[in-house]
Amino acid sequence: MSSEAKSQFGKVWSCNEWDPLEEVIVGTVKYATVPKWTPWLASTTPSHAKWFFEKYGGQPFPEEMTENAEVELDNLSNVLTELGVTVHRPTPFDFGQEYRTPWWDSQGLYAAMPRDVMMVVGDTIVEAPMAWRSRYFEIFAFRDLIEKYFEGGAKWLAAPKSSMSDSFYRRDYDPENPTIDGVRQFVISEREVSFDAADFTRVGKDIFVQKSNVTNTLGIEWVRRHIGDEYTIHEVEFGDEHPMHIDTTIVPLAPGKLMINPSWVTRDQIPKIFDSWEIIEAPEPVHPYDKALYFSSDWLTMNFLSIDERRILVEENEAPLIELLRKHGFEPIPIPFRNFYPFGGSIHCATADIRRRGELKSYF
Ligand code: ABU
Repeated sequence: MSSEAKSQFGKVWSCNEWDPLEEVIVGTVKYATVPKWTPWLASTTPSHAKWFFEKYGGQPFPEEMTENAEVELDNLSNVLTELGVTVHRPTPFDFGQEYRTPWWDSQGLYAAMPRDVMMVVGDTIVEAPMAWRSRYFEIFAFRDLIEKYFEGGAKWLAAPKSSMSDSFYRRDYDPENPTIDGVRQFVISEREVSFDAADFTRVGKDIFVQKSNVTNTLGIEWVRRHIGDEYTIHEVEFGDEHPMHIDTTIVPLAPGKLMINPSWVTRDQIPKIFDSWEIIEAPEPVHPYDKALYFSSDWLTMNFLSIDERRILVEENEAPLIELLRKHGFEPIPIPFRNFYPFGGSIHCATADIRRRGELKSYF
């Protein structure tokens, strides 16, 4: 590698969601393949979307969808570059290829959501094991980037993957009755370590995580033991009955400011540690729930990306959110991202911070 190419890969360092962003990975929907309908998909996917998986499962996403979403991802990359942020993109492979393990076979999904498969905690890249068979090999689309960061001095932890065999999933899980006797049930068992990185959100030395249909207690414990004594991992639980990824539930905006999803988070569910923080309730989403949201809730409204403590990249149609952020002193930067929504996320999901300028400290 030339020294010029090498220098495009900076130091890995990110401790929270708002320090000034200097380097980031932006996903791609190239070669994205629609997964077949499975119990783990049913655990979080809106039931109104089942037709989409029954019609297209095993095939590439419709061309118009991928083309329009990729235009928005390219635009996001350009906007970030204009803002002075170094952008890297993954190397997608043919996610339609069938692959086989000793227990099952599957196709892949996409490399659209770097936030799900990896997170940076301080100077360490943590690879998530994932919980869907279609995502088993997804990290390999990001490995050439991770290897360059490793060459540059980053620490690199890869969590053990579960077998994703039938016994890893709970056959008795019923998405229509996800809470039994007041206890939330999940489609994954506790037999093996499991988590997606997007179930964690970083606030300096304190990291918040929820159990979900992809993240279990063993997965949380694995992160707790490996990430180092400087960090405290706080397990939180809110009212989303089909949780998968915390970044539409609570979003730390800046020191002392937390955005919550008012339909899933009640004030008494917010951990006491946030007592001195200003709590800002997200406004209702603009996007209709029943339209083209195949993998997610409609709260992608909150799935934005902070450039720093003031500037936030937001989806341009989310007018009530834009107004609210302005009212609270933020400077929202609207960009088009609606065509990416059907893939299951918005701007936060489509990115993974590599470097934010700042120090590791406590905000409480
Ligand atoms: N992957 C983020 C989507 C979470 C949600 O369905 O709200």
